[in-house]
Amino acid sequence: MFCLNPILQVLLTCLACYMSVASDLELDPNGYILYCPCMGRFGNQAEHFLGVLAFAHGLNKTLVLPPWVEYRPGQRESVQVPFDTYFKVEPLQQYHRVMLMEEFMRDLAPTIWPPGSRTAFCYKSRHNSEVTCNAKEGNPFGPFWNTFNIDFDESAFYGPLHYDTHDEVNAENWAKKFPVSKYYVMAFSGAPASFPVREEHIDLQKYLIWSDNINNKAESFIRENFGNDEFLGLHFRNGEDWKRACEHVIPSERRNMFASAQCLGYYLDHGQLTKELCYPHEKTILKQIKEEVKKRKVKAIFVATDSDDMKAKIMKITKKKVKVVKYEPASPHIDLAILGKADYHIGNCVSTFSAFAVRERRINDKPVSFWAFPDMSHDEL
Ligand SMILES: Nc1nc2c(ncn2[C@@H]2O[C@H](COP(=O)(O)OP(=O)(O)OP(=O)(O)O)[C@@H](O)[C@H]2O)c(=O)[nH]1
Ligand SMILES: *[C@@H]1O[C@H](CO)[C@@H](O)[C@H](O)[C@H]1NC(C)=O
Repeated sequence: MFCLNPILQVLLTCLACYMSVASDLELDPNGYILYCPCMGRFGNQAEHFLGVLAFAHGLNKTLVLPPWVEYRPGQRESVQVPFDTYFKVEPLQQYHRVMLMEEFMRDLAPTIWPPGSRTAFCYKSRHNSEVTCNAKEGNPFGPFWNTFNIDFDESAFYGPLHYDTHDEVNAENWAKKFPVSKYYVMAFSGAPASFPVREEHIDLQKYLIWSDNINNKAESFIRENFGNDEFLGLHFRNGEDWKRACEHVIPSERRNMFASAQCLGYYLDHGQLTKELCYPHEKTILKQIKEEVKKRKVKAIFVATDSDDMKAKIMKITKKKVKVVKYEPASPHIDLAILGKADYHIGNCVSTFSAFAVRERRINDKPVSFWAFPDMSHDEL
């Protein structure tokens, strides 16, 4: 019977294990970044994501792609949806090294980030505690990390370092304060990024490509409803929560709110924030639709909304000559994918949800416009 020399056997085993590590799980010598997209819903999380992608790129560490945090009616705790449910991973890799959090936790965490050695990163301590990030306190903080059975053993405070890691001095300071040898995996209790997205990170959206599932549903919907006809995509952000948010607009403060830089410009180069821009009057909306339909000669309208689709009113002002449809059952992501593909568009300048479609459209050189913009009334200036 053939019997391997014990030394050779050890060597072969090592080689095999080395090769499997090298092929599937090549470790990043610079370390890994994890974070909880713990603020807001999709639009907010997407703004943060672009910033975090740039942050990880600046530090040259692998970005672990977190699931999206969602809230379901009647459910107390947030629900975590894998990143690749909505977006492809591979296009992101053209810009920077990324991997899914599900894979990181399954394949790498047991060896490089085992329980007992997990540090939470935050700017400064949360709440009354002096010593910890309290990274799991509250919703969605707790449910997010619990999705992967993650508990934290320590906290690290990074203030006053900032997120612009393409600033070399700042990147060096991060590296000095948190050397890879000691902080191989950095898990942030919230997104290490600015909100809203910084102007220089808007273009990173080109690496966010809808998953086949979302894209196919959007395309079949368009084919079935519009065929080859051009259509106008509208976004109405008109729920009660939004109405309340817009009450905080004080034009005299002369500053941007949420995504408003997308029409006003980061330095308010194109106008001032008004309540009307945030929560436009019905009259303004209907007038704009009528003008756009006439100007573009469209026969079809797609409506995306969190609340009121205004369908009957739109049909009335277009004298039933225009087909008006929305996607059902409601899906924020399919709505956005369709808005991105529409021939023409009118969105809400202040909403970060609208902003997602606008970034995609601008990258693809598709026209964009906004409710109550440019300001035609001048009554609030
Ligand atoms: N299906 C669908 N949902 C929408 C639409 N507009 C808003 N929503 C929902 O409302 C949420 C709005 O929150 P965000 O996406 O974070 O963006 P936002 O408009 O800046 O709103 P705030 O979070 O209130 O600041 C979205 O994530 C959706 O869940 C829409 O056109 N279609
Ligand atoms: C970033 O890290 C990768 C992987 O370790 C390395 O190959 C690359 O040279 C680094 N890039 C820079 C700019 O340091």
